[in-house]
Amino acid sequence: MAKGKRTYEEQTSDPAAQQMLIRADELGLSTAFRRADEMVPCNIGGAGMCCKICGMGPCRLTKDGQTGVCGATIDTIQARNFIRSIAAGAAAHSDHGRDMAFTLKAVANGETEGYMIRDVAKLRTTAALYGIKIEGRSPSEIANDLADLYISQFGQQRGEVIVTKRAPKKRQELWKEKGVVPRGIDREVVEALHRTHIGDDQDPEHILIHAVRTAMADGWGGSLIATDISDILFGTPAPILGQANLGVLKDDMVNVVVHGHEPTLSQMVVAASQDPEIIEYALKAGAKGVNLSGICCTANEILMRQGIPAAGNFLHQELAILTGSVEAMVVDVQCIMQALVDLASNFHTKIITTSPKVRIKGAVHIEFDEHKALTIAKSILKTAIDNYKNRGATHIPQVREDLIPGFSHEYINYMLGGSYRASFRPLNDAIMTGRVRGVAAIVGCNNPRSRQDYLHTYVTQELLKQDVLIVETGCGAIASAKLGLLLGEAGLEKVGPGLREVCETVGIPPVLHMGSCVDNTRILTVLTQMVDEGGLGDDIDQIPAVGLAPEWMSEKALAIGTYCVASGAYVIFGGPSPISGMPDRVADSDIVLRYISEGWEKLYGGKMEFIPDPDEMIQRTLAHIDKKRAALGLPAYDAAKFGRSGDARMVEMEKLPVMDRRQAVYGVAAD
Ligand code: XCC
Ligand code: SF4
Repeated sequence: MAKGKRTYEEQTSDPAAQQMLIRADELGLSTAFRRADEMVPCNIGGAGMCCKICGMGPCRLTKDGQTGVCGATIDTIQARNFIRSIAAGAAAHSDHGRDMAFTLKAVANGETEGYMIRDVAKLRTTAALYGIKIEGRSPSEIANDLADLYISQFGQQRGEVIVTKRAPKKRQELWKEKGVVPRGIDREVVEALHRTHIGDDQDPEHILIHAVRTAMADGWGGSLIATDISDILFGTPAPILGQANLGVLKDDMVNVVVHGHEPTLSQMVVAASQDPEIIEYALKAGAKGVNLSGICCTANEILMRQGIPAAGNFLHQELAILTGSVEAMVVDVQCIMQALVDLASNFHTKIITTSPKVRIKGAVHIEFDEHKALTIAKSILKTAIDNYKNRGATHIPQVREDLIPGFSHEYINYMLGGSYRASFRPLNDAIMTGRVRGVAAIVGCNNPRSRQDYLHTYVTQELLKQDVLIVETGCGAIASAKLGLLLGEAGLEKVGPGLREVCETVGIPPVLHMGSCVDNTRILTVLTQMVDEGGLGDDIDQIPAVGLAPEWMSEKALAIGTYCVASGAYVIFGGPSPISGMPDRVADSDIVLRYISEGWEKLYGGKMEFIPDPDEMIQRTLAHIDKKRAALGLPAYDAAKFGRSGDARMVEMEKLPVMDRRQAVYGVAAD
């Protein structure tokens, strides 16, 4: 190992990934893990101190009091860099939402091939939220109106993005008062770019108000639209058994990995892979069939709906190719490394781009079009099958874990009360009594600058011991899945006593997989419903809950974090802050850093912080949860109070002689 390079164990905590990194070195091939070691991050850009938005720069502000050529201060530059990231993140999520809305429109009008409205109930409930008439109308008619309404939100110029009406009443009032309700989804993104052109908005706090408005257009706009329509077209997720990690790849089958974000393509590939014609074609090619798996959020989309296995999270994309067993990696949008093409050229793997928005030099392009979706999906699979004969030696790590994903907000509602009494009451009650101390959403990416999966799973496991119920999405959820944390029975002995009782009673894992990254909006819906249920205050900021993105890397993560703050959440990012500024700067003068924490907390009750140390993340999470419990007048969390019932207690009891059991249960001596 070259000097200064991390060991495999330091690069990833996943044993399957370690095996593949060894293989990469044996073959002399590079991966993001190695490139991260070699590419020292720019400490000026990394701290948000570089501006390159005009041709008089780039200006690097490294001395106190220094300004750019135009006179821009460090705070203005940091705020501008920050909002530009948020705008890009919001654009990515929302453009995904827009494509979903157009697909819904096309499905409603019978113009597509292979799609249908799978969840009529969700279509009707969603349409009814906006006053779209549902009685006596066909699903297609309702879907057409809902699609039109959703499509109009992107280009809307004035008024309010209608999706924001789904937040708690008090929150909506607050947004109005602060003037951050988005007018139209695209409008806010465009204005973010306009404001940060040279010579526009140069008041950092004013820029950051618009950052909130832009992020809101994502969370209470484009992303929520994407989630709604995915459920309507492909089904609202419910628990299903799945598997995760590279061990899901098969030696005797044609391995097709779908990677990216939009379920429109991946769902059709799933359908095509079960088509008799395709199975026959694969058998003829000498394979036992087509084995589909996913990477990144596409993995989550098909995992939680069809139980299609996840080959891994963000940092597994190159590792899957290194197994030598992948005939085709089919990608659409977002989080696709350009390095895939070069790496794949050392194997037989074909990288197939499919989005009209995304091309990578050297990749095969088979453009996706929902009007001919099934035909295209089949032709993609045939390309993969034709490639099976070119496969060389394979090295598939035999590492995989079972998991149960699919905890949509609708399902959580149902599971807590059944069909007739669906409600969030039991969850609210569990928090109010202190059986569940609070809730943490642990979400977001992998980042090769930290040890893969380690921060996610360490923070998750430690919070579970503290009776914190965890919900997860995105690559973070896959990290937990790979470690077996998304299974009901597994590891409950490592979970706090109160939480354990709740999990045993309801029959849920202590970590709930809620979907992809656009599905962070499911968490907003859950929080809103917890508010509506009563007992935990009248707005989201009063709920004992925290959001964490320990290994984030994407601009989308910053947009998500910001809309969560605007919704009232305390959001903790891992890794170094992209707006940390000069290391010797006194915190007091750090306007932007202070504004997004203390400033936002005053305005929205939520705040954003960057905390590299996992133990500090955990400590601040618990402190925040306890503070919110106290503010609600709830009993202080006491680990010793619960855990006297449930399976653990049963095991304990069974060890006792019969007479003593009675004593233990009823507190009376045997007669
Ligand atoms: Fe991408 Fe969504 Fe991040 Fe994973 S978690 S690396 S954004 S795939 Ni969204
Ligand atoms: Fe430099 Fe100002 Fe141009 Fe930025 S906008 S590059 S600070 S001159």
